[in-house]
Amino acid sequence: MIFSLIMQGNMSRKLHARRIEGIDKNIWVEFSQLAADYKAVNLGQGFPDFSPPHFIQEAFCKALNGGFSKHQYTRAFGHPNLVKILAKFFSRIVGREIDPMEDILVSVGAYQALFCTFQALIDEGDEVIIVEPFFDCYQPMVMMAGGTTCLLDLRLKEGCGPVLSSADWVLSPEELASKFSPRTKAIVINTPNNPLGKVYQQEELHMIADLCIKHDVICISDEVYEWLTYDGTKHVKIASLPGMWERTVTIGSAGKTFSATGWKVGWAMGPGHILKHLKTVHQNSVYHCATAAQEAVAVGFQREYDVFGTEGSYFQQLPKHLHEKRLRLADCLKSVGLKPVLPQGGYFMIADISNLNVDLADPSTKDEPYDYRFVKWLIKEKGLATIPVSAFFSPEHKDEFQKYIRFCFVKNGMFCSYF
Ligand code: IK2
Repeated sequence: MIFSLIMQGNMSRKLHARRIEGIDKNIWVEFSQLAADYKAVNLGQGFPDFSPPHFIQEAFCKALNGGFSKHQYTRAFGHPNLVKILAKFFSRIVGREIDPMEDILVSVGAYQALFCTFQALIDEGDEVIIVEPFFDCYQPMVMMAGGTTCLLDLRLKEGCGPVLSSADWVLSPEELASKFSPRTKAIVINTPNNPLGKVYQQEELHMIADLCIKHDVICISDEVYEWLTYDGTKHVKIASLPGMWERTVTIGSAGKTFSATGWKVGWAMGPGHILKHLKTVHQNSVYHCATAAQEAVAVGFQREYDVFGTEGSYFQQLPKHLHEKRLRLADCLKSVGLKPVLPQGGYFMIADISNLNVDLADPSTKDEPYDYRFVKWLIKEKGLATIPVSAFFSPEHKDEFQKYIRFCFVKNGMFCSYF
């Protein structure tokens, strides 16, 4: 009797911490499961349906067969071979000497690099500016760190033609400036952007950089799709602009870089005086990530360093390959009455579904945004999985963006077989 009362007492106690309240739903968990349950063709989640290049697969096998050390712990903040080549590679891109031991933290995918960044830099009462639409984890991560978010919209330019491009979505300089206040600790940008495919142009980056410098704000720049730009669009690292290296944390992903999303190797890169705080979070949470995968990524980057700028480079081959798929997907979508927005970069294409006027009768979804209901209908009735675009907006703005769904075009077989 006493035992059962104690048990009841324990069970009625509030178990969860306040910091996770309201963030229990996750778009990837929900829609990946639904796609699997209905055996749908999955154009939803951003992963390739093809293998990574041979050179990196071979490097992984070699690491696995290379003796005990590749199976054991390595340096906490990044396997030495990997941080050395990342530093060498990106020094050339950023135009400054990057210190492999001070300026880089290797993480469990870009996700964990983002998590370490917010945990390490954001405090109770700090405000973080996030540009909408945004990769969905930014807002919960800021909240979990105790901060608040201040949202800034990318807006559709006036006078756009009938065929939209992600370049038609722009920041208003006045609105951007108005978001900076004494409480602002950081701004998060994502270029090329997920889900829109927008690639920030030099002038836009300068505008953001000037405000960061003026207000002494950190820039968190998520560049996981940095090699994937199309039609001659150039990706520029904001950390390479004058005065920005000192205040920028750049996030990268080997998963996206080498089409190996399941390896979960990512990194944060920036000045040692900021990175040391991310390392504190990392050493007290994850400690380090898989040694063999890091070794393979190191070999991949060394190879890319050697062939950089040539046709043999995977960083040139992959966007070329995806460019064709992007055009093919746009044609497929137009052929069924959707209005695609041509992305300048990244893995994804969003499309306007309002032309279709589908009658969504399923009562179980009636309280959800239209795009969520539409995607559920598409999965269940048509066997095609995509992602509702309002998932990339804050709860405050979700309702305004219910007419788009997102397709991933990094697929060899999948969409060709569907459309
Ligand atoms: N940052 C951005 C902008 C991402 O898109 C991702 C991965 N997204 O993939 C899910 C999807 O949108 O379908 C990440 C960070 C995380 O990258 P990683 O896989 O390296 O942790």
